[in-house]
Amino acid sequence: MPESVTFPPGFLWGAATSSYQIEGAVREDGRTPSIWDTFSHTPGKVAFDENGDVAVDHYHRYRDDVAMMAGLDLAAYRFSVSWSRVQPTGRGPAVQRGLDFYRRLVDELLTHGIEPVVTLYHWDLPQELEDAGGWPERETAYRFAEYADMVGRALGDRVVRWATVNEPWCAAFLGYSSGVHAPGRTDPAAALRAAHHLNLAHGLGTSALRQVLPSRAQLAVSLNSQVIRALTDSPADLDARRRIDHLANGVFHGPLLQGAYPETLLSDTAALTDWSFVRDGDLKAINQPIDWLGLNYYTPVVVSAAGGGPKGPRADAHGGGEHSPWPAADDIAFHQPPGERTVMGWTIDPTGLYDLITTYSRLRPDLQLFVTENGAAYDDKPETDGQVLDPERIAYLHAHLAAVHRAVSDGADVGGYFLWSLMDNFEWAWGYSKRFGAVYVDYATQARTPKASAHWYAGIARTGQLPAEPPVLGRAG
Ligand code: IFM
Repeated sequence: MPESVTFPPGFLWGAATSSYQIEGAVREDGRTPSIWDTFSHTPGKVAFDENGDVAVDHYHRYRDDVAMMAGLDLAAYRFSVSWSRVQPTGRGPAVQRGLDFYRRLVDELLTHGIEPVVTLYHWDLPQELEDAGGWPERETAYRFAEYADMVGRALGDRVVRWATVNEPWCAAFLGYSSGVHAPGRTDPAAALRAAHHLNLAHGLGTSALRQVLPSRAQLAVSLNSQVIRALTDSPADLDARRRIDHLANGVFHGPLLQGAYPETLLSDTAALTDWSFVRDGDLKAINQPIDWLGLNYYTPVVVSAAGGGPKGPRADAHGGGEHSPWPAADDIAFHQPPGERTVMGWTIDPTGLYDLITTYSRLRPDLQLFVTENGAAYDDKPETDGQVLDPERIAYLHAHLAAVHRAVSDGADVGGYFLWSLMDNFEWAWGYSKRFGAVYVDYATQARTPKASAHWYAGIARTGQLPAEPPVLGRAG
């Protein structure tokens, strides 16, 4: 690598969060419980029985948080809207106070010259909709389209970039098959129905947004498309790879980007469902033109036909559990890829990000790609002088940004990168035990301290240049 590499002019440098992970204020201004409120208040579901009641109190501290982002030279901030704040039961009229919060947040961002990038759904379904059947029910997709319309009307005059759904794989398969995420159901057939209805929600939501947004609006979906590798080149392992690739990726990008589910996905899962929940016209409704595609990446997945390694449900990238997130795949074994890991136990493999970007760039060369999440959790602690030194996170980010740059140099159209996460927050089933933030949060006082990685990332955001090597940081002790 030369001394430093330069990203294309206009490359968007941002950081990301999501509503339930940061907002708190769960009972304020008309908000009612989401599935994550219910799940996290169910004993034993979240580490240390923690919940997002207060989270990092962003609902009350958003002004200071935006000022902090400006101080860190962020050009963009990707956040999600809490459905239960805006349309508390998932039905009926919008609650103005809920919408007003997001209008104030967007105004504050724009005042500081930070572009707001809005995600409509980052897993916090209103509990009433789950009580009515949740994502396995078709009606939820129609409810989502109505909610998209409401948020589009409220923020459309000031937000250009939108994503409908974040990581539908997690919402469907961790929520309804392994049950390690809300709503905690363990029904693999229901997870496949949920996946389809999340796809439908994206399609109907996109159409609803197009109706109410100005023509400059840029619409997308954010997928945690997974980089799946076969343990060996044996035909059995390659077939295991194909099957998991369909369950992780094809089940979403097939209908969303190519207009059909992979044929072999339907046959692989035929023992669980006949897919009759896919109705005439659904594929057309789902395969809406979009303007960009969000890709979230953390670590690759290695599989083999059972017998090649440890069997049974994999301790998945988002939490283990007794039940597999992968429907009709109990005969497939998952392997920890070699190499250093973050404290999530996730192997660090920046080549995976390069592979992901170039794969989607080939699949849909017409779509601009954005890395909408990438980052790492470490056991960060303030030094005696109060600084938070996180050289491991800097090394992780450096290696992954170099991979993004390599993909761009090789011709991929990547429009920007969002670090996950702006600040430490509620890491789902892991509670507050895993810190992904570039900014350290003292949960007792809610004090925010930018970590060394935040200052380092600010330099890259400011200059668009990635130095050849990450800096060497000495810990004071
Ligand atoms: O914290 C999550 C985020 O909500 C979705 N993508 C992965 C992150 C790290 O697990």
